[in-house]
Amino acid sequence: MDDDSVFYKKLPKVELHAHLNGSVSAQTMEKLIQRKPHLNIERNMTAIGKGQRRSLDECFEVFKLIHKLVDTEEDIHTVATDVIKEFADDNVKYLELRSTPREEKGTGLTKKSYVEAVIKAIQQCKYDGVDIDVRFLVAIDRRNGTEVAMETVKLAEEFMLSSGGLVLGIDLSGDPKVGHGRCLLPALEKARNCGLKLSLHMSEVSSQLEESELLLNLPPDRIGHGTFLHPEMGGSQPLVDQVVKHNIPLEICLTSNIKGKTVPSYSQHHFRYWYQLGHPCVICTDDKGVFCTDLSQEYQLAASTFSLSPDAVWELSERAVDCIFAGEAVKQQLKQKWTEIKPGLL
Ligand code: 6MZ
Repeated sequence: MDDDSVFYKKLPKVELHAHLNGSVSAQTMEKLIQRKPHLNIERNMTAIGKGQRRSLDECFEVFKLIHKLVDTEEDIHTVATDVIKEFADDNVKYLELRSTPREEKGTGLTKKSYVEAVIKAIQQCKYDGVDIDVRFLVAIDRRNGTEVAMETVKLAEEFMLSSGGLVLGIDLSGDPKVGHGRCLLPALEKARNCGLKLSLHMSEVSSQLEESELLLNLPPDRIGHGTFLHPEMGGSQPLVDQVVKHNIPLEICLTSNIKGKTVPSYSQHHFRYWYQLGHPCVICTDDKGVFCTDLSQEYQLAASTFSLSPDAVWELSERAVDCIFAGEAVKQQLKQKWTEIKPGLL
């Protein structure tokens, strides 16, 4: 590893946009493939390697394949444990994982046991002393419509009350070309009203302008991607004004947007626009397994593409602490950690 990469690796980091099943590493994928040889799935079918790009539609086909490999409580526990340890190895000190609860009739997996398996993995890692604070966001897959969204919010609420602060909010994700946020508004309002935080994928593709206007009225606590919100990308100034007025942080996923072809090149990434505005932006991985990246690489990419100095990179990682969903006490603990680490790094 060169000196430059060491800096990014050692940098303490916060990861706020990581889909569990998109984050499965090559090593874990090998374990899963061995558990289910009859599926005839090979590792290269579940990851998009260096220099490769696929359409977003093709990315969603990859998730379907991974879901076939991860369909028991044991699988969920394995992937959650491995993903948490990998983020910790990458010096991520605080992680908000998100995942869509699924039921699988064939294996007896229920949505409730799905969430329980993730929570058990988080608790086990904590017990084992893995140096990372992990929280969970329950994901709504937009293609499943109103009723399922409502059920998901109910489930999240139950776990928010019973998990000792591990379940903090809701993620709205899934194929942006399928379904409409309009149908999901009642569920999202219910979530907000019961105290769940909202991180919503918004304007990941260009056809979502009207939906973004609707969702911004909630308003969400964080925005996933937000690629097409600003006027230069076909969005609008009123949308930008609203994001700025409510100070809603953007979760930025560089490699994901390039490999999924929603952004033509790194230098044209919307990070530039929002960063220059001084708006809170958090560098994230999205799907580190599928897109073959890690958070250190994403920081390094942001720095090299947008000419950020080490001080600016440090500030970016430190400011991410302000955007977490956990409360003030956790933020203070993390800030303390950053203060202790800084003299050895800069
Ligand atoms: C929107 C995405 C996504 O929930 O099974 N997901 N949704 N845009 C993206 N950009 C690339 N990447 C992942 O993890 C996989 C699921 O996360 C969402 C999709 O719903 C996908 O099926 P979980 O852990």
